[in-house]
Amino acid sequence: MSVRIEAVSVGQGERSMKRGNPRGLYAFITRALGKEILVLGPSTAGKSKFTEYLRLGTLDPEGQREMTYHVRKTPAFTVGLGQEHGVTLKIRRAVDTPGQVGPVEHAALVGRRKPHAVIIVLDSSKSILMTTMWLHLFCDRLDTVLRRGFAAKRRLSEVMVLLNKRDKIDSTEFNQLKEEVAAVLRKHLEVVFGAEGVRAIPIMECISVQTEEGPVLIDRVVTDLMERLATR
Ligand SMILES: Nc1nc2c(ncn2[C@@H]2O[C@H](COP(=O)(O)OP(=O)(O)OP(=O)(O)O)[C@@H](O)[C@H]2O)c(=O)[nH]1
Ligand SMILES: [Mg+2]
Repeated sequence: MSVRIEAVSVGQGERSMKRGNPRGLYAFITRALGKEILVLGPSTAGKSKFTEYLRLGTLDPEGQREMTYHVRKTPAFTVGLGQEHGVTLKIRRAVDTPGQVGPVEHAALVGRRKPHAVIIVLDSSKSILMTTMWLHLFCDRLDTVLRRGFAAKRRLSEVMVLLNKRDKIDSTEFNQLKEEVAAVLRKHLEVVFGAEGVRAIPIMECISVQTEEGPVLIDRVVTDLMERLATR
């Protein structure tokens, strides 16, 4: 079987990334050994745009919207990291989910799919009350799901929260949202992850559409995620 990788490079220097599209035997190996990343969050938060960027390294302009009706899985892909892209991370699949099914079903998906990483995408442009309500419901059920589901808990090595649409809010609003999100995580997840584990959950700013500043924030998110997964 042939091994062919189509690649695209983004970023510069040490933190640059190179997406690969494995074929043949290498695709089989990537599926077998790679990580599953589950992307969750409320409707229109930017899950599909983030997932697309994760796999392809491309961003659409704001406003191009295609509602997700079903769970959608990407094909296997790889991400090369570091200088000369010396570390290659295998991603079995990234799984994009429809926001309309709600936070309780999203938590249940973690139990069913048993991903290695969960990315919670929140919409910074919505009211803090709406956002934290979604997160309360999600985390409350996730606590139950992980306490009952030993296999899901053991597999899940990374949880990350993205405050997406950062372009829509100022620094004060961002800091307030970040604090409230951290408080919700502490309230519900300290039993399953421990106080230190919850503190270690990154809450990162993100923009998942084209902007004049380029993909600085989303690149930081993807690099961080890949570096964390690479050490697991
Ligand atoms: N300004 C801005 N718009 C964004 C950002 N991310 C996504 N959008 C826009 O938000 C809308 C929804 O994005 P999607 O990625 O489709 O949202 P989703 O979470 O997949 O939504 P569902 O599939 O309905 O659950 C689109 O019009 C995007 O262009 C962002 O960071 N900034
Ligand atoms: Mg979507």
